[in-house]
Amino acid sequence: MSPPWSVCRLETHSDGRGRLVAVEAGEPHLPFEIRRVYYIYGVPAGQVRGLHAHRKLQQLMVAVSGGLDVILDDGRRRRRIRLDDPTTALLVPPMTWREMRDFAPGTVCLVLASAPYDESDYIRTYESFRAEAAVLATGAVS
Ligand code: T46
Repeated sequence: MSPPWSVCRLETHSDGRGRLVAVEAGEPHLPFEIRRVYYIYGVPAGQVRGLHAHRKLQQLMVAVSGGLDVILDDGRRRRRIRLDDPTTALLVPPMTWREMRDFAPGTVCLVLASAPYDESDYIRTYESFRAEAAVLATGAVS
C-alpha cells in the first residue's frame, strides 16, 4: 500500500528572464482550497521543527530556496524526504507526524495550508498521535 503523502513536480515557466512556478487551486497536486500561506526561514544549523501531526490540516510544502529533510510518519510507515528543489512539492495529508531537520543555510520553505491556524488541530506528542491513528485505523476496518 502506498503512503498517504506524495511528491509531485510543479510546472516551470522558463525563459531568458528566469523561471516562474505557479500553484493554482484545482490542480491535481493541490486537492484543497488554500486558506493560509506561511514560510519558514532563518533556521539555525541543527534545529528541528515540526514534531507534531495535524488532525485535519492538509499542506503542500515547497523548499523555494535551500533544502531540508521532512520525516513523515503515518503510524505505520516512516519516510525521510529531501526537499531541495523549488519545482518539487510535498503533499502532507492529515494524521501525518512530521519532523523537519537538516535545514541547509538560507533555506526558505513555503507552505500552503487548507485551513487557518488552529492550535486545537495539533497533536503534540508522538504517543498521542500513535493512539489517535490507531483508533482511526480500527474504525476504518470495522
Ligand atoms: C507544520 C510545519 C511544516 C502562527 O501564529 N500561525 C501559523 O500559521 C503558524 C504555522 C504558526 N504560528 C505560530 C505558532 C508558534 O508560536 O508560529 C510559531 C511557530 O510555529 P510552530 O512551532 O508550529 O512551527 P513549526 O515549524 O514547528 O511547524 C509549522 C506549522 O506550525 C505546522 O503546521 O506542519 O510548520
